[in-house]
Amino acid sequence: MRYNPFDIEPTWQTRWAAENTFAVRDDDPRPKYYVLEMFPYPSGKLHMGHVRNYTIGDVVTRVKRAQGFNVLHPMGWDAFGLPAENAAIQENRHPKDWTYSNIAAMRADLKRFGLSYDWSRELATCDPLYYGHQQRLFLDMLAKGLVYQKESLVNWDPVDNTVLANEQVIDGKGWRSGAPVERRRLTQWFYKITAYADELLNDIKTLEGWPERVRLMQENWIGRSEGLTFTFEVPGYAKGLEVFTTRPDTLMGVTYCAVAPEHPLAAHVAAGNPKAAAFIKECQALGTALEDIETAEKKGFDTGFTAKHPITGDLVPIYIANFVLMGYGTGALMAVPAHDDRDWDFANAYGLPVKTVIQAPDAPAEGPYTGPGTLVNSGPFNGLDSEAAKAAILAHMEKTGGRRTVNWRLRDWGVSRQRYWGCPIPVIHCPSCGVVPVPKDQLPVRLPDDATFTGSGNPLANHPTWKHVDCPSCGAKATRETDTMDTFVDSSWYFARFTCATDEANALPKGPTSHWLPVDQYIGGIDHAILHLLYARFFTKALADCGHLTVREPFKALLTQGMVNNASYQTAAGKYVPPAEVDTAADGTATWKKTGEPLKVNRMEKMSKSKKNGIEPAQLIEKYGADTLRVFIMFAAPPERDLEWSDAAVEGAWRFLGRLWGLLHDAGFDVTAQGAAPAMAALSEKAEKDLKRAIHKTIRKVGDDVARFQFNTHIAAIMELSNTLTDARALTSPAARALYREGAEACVRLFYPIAPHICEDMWAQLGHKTALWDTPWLTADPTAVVDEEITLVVQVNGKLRARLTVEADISDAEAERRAVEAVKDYLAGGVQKCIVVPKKLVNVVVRG
Ligand code: ANZ
Ligand code: ZN
Repeated sequence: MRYNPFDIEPTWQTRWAAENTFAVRDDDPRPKYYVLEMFPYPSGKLHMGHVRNYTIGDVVTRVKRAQGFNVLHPMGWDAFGLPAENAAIQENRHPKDWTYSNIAAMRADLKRFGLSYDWSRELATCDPLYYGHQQRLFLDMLAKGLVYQKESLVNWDPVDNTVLANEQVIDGKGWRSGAPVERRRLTQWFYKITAYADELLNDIKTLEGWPERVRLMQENWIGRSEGLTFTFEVPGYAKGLEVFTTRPDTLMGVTYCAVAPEHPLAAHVAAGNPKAAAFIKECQALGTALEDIETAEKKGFDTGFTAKHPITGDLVPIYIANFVLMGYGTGALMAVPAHDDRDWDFANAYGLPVKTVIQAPDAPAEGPYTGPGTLVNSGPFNGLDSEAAKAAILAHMEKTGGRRTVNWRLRDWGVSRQRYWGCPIPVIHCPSCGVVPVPKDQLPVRLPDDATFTGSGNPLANHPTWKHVDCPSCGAKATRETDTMDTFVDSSWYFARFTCATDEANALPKGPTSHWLPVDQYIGGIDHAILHLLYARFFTKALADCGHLTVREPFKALLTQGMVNNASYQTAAGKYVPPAEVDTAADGTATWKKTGEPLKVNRMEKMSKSKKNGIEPAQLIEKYGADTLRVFIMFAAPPERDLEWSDAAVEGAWRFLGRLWGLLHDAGFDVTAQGAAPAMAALSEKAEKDLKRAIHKTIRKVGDDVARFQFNTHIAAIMELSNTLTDARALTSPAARALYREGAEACVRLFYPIAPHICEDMWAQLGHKTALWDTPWLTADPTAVVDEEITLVVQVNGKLRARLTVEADISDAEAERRAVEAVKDYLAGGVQKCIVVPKKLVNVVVRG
């Protein structure tokens, strides 16, 4: 009987589906454990990144389940978003059809991996049941003042006709259309995430199960800064110029001031100066993305106004500058080119003076020094260190109207999107009542099925009838809000919805389902380390304050899995060639199968469409089955590291599964007919004891490895045990044969989370009636892992002279006797005494 995954895998998958094996009960008495992988966008195809993500989650699920937990492991679809709408425009398909047919395809793909999802909890965010609840939550948050409308500057994509989030602006262009982005003012809906800035920052400390890197990214994104806000007098401009600085210690080094292009002073100047107006317009072409603003060439415009230094009384010029943000601090800054990189670049470009006021031994001879130091050229503050100077200057400035202030980088979250395929914002605009929430009994506000998709404007706004309604409050003719929500809203609470996915009455868990949160182990890509996680944390806190949740953090532990990388191949002309069309020689050189031309082999990088270096999961399943792919993925690297694709290693995984199968079928005797293995104490032969010990040491090691999610060494340990067992076929005693069976069973049980189909099958072949899914985790017999022999270090006057292999239960007196014997050549001076560290070391002290 040969290993045949094409027979085994569908058999088990059919059985799991028929028996509803992975359904989880809310009232199961075992302790709960909630494993969640970031749910996919239904693009239509699974990629290797998905496979890695979900395999890790599945292995964790199976291990935790075996270890006695009631494990919730759900799956769903992050189903709203632009690609569906673009498909509607380009392929004339309804976004709903496109999305649901992609979901069907991907669900079928997922099922071929044998993933242990409770499919009864499957959800799609585009389902009216889901987004209707989301609308309820929106209204609850609106009532609490956590949602509001304001006019704001947005990135406008003139081709896609939509507002873009900052992350959708790449190099000043729309991420999809590639069109240069414009800034526009629009009334938009916002979630008041800044109301939680403090808590979001402080609670990072409690997230001990999160990678340090992600915690730091969250912290930087929230960006709390303490500093001084004060006003410069500006001759001829009565309001003066208010600035915010985090470095009051550098006050004496100010040589100019700068304001944002949208600052009132800039507008004041532009009103009488067309050149200034043109400059401001030019700045606005840059979009609102932070990265772009920070990396753009520094540009400015001299306003002609000056600011009066609050201590020296010197007048310094005021510029309009493209690197100053209107939305941060006061939209204006005091510039200290000697101690700030941007101020330095700008001063260089415009020939402005530089005044050093901080001295430090490690300050560079050339260029700005941004660290702390001792004050110089600072009049009364000379000689103070930066910390003391900050306090002294703050105190001084407070006397003349300055204030200590805290600023946050975090902005409120603009969620309005002028798109069809999203969750409609459930409000009505009435000419006399203003904004009126849609009454809850009229939810969900459903998307109209008969919208038209032309590519221009918002299909909801263009729809002839959908938006026209009577005001729920006064009955007058009114219009619906036609904006839909940012899809990040959909993914900000789905983890909570899984706990009560079919509840029609409640959005969030009530009563028997409320014990599932928080998610115990969340698994996903580092690309979501900032926004998604921050929004989900905010939602959890806000929904707790609305009385919907009892936890304030959604994810107890987070694992960010590494990338799946592959080499890419290019022709001399630069065209990428997929790996399947490449012949690789033993020396690593590559040629294109089609033409025979030599190809450039690029280093390992993330699998992507543009590099054509992706590998199709479906093709591998067809060739090897799912278990092989699972083994390869889990063996190639620890979960958090990048993984390098290797066809040879996939073959290796395949061959190993053949050997694992062979443990039952190539043993040369009937393994399944063997009885229970004897305990360690009942064994007398050394080879048998060694075998027993090898089995139980492997069990112990795998237990340690899974606790640390070190699945690659977990697999390696089982491979090693399987080799040991192959060698042990030479032992023919009944005890050895029973031990062989014990070892083979251990391999099957321990390997099962990684390769569930083959292992369930072998387990059944071994005569077990209870599936491994319901079988407890295997733990080592403590009496079987004790070493028979240990290494004893022998020293003479503290110097290493010998190592002895001795019985593990050796007495101190015997250890001393054998140690002295072993080093007798060094004992000329005569033994004074022996110091014995039991079972470890003997130090023989000699005279002289
Ligand atoms: C003088 C100074 C001297 C500054 C120095 C820094 C270093 P963080 O730390 O991110 O809060 N700043 C203030 N408002 C700004 C705005 N609207 N747009 C761009 N930059 C602005 O940044 C605070 C610092 O960024 C402030 O401290 C200010 O420059 C600048 F050696 O003031 B500093
Ligand atoms: Zn009204």
